Amino acid sequence: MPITLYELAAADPEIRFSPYCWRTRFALAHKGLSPETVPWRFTEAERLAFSGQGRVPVLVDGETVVSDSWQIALYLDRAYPDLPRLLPEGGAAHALFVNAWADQILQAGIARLIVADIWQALRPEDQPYFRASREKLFRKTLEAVVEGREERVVEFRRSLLPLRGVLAHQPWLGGEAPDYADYIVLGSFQWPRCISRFALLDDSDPVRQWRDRGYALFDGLGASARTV
Ligand SMILES: N[C@@H](CCC(=O)N[C@@H](CS)C(=O)NCC(=O)O)C(=O)O
Repeated sequence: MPITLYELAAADPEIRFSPYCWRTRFALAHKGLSPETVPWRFTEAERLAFSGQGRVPVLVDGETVVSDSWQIALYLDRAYPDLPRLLPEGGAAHALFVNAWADQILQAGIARLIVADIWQALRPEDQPYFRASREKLFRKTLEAVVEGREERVVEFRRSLLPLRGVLAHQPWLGGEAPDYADYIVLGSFQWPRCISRFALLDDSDPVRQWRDRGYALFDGLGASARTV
């Protein structure tokens, strides 16, 4: 039975831009599994009722339904122990730190640079929900959030120093080969790449070079994604 993955889509259903869904897409590819993907929009929480919550990614594998990208990664290693591991035996604790850093620091920094671009790319019927929920979160308009981004991006790039530091020692966050830690952060960068034209990374940045190597994996899974 095929694996089904519910993914966040823009107005163009081929634009899949959720950082969390990308983590799962890379994770499945690492395992050599190709899911059937189903586009899902912000105002369709009821379509996910079967999963007991309202966010994507949601993975359906036979009788098993798993939501939350981290839980999905753990599930895939548990359910498919003979396929290449996503998290090294005993190494999940370190990747959990990377997960929390990506969710709370890296993606918060990216959101402050591109959140208005997301609104632009949504279907008109999804825009009011997105604007209202995000403006409540930021306590200002989406346009005010991204104001001054050409200057502020310098500070964002500086915040990637720990990532640059690790990549100076090893080609991947996973060491000699990519693992789920790489897919977490690649997912974070795939989000702005798919939904915004804002240049987040400098061409000469080693983070950019690692990112592009990551997008070339699995026959260019990341590189070939539809973008705005
Ligand atoms: N911790 C969850 C976060 C999932 C999440 O927040 N997904 C977003 C899409 S990027 C979502 O479904 N948002 C629905 C909403 O904002 O209403 C994970 O790692 O999967």
